[in-house]
Amino acid sequence: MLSRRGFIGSAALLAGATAISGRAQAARLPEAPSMDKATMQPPLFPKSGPDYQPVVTLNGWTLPWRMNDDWKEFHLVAEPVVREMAPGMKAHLWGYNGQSPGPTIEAVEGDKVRIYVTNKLPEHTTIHWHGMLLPSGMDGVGGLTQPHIKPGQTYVYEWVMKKSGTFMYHPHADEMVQMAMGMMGFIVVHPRDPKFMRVDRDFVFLLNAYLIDPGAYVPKVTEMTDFNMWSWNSRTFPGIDHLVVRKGDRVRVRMGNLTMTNHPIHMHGYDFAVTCTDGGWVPESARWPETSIDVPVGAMRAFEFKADVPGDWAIHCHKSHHTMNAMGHEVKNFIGVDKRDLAKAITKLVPDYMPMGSAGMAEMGEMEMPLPDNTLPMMTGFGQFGPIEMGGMFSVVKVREGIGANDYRDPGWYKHPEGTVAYEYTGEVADAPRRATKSEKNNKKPAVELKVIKPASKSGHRGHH
Ligand SMILES: [Cu+2]
Repeated sequence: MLSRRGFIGSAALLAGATAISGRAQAARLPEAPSMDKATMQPPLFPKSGPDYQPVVTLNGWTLPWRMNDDWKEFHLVAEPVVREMAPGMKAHLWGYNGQSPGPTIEAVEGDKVRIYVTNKLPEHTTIHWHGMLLPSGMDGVGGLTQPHIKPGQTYVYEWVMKKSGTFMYHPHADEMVQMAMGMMGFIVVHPRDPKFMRVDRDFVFLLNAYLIDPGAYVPKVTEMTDFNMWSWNSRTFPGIDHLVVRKGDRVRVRMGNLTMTNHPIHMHGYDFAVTCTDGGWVPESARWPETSIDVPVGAMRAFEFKADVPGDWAIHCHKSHHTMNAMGHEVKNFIGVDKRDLAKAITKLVPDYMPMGSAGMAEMGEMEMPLPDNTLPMMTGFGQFGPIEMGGMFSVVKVREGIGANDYRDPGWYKHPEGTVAYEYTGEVADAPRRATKSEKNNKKPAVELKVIKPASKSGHRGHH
């Protein structure tokens, strides 16, 4: 193919190159590495500059950088990506450098950073550096602080990392679409003093949400409330990495919320305190103990604990609909209804009726329901004692003795010391003492009111909110 460049002489080419040369253009673009895996990559330890404990990104990775004089240079490429949200389900999202979310950017307080952003999307974009203190013109608000980055263009952002802390990046251009498609990433700025707020393990993830109909691959971007995929770093349980921790380690977990609702993140087995927000470090005198941390919309929270109790500790959003995957059909509540006789009667009225959940919905955790391709079961995942009956925003903090420093490999399920697991009572149960109800006293059967609800609409409740 003949390019325009083919027609102009080398002298003209040189003149052209000179005309566009500026601070950044003089240097060759830094490499833009791409990631093809959705599993946690080892942390990137600093090779020069102040020492710090690097973060690990759940189901993610840290963007390598290069030094150019005293500038730390990164290259982000905004592009369509295919993200495996959990084994058996892939989503066609937009992200950065091969994945959604994009790679985590790590720097040190005082660093001069230069971030190249190349747009390979079909529409314009920008990147806003959430929580960052920087010159107004580097803030990344399309139309307000800069022209939009058109498809094919590369823009350069330059600033000095004024303070350490927990930040994120996302577009400030066609946000409804671009954030609903998965465009976001984490930024961690480490303190210049390696001893300040030092921890042994530092986990990061973003809370995000999608509406992807069963069998579909692309999120519906106009949805405001009724999402059905509640994810951490665009992964849902059982696809979310475990947080592997060595006994005795001081641990930090940093979360940012780019969904449209709050998420009370609850961790079992410990109490802890928020030590950092996107506004900065929380002074010790201002902290209080919690076991759930509510992460508001558009905010970041980091909490810390000393991992002194080994075990498999659940960590999850406490909104129970957020620990489930997509439901593609109407689900009615049949709790308390004995469906054995009822099912026959209903099947006459409703041929496609499937009796489900007469004793709760737990049976769905084991049941192999017929599902469309590329659709995750609503509740799934197995532990050493059986089905965990979860989906969505759920993972496990695995605190173990005897693993190496910075070893994040899955140690398997916790081996509970003898006598420390809840156990079945095997004594006499037939005549367990129980107070009689009024109807039982009168020797009548308890009254149960039955209502048959015909699943008329196929387009009913799709998700959880
Ligand atoms: Cu939630």
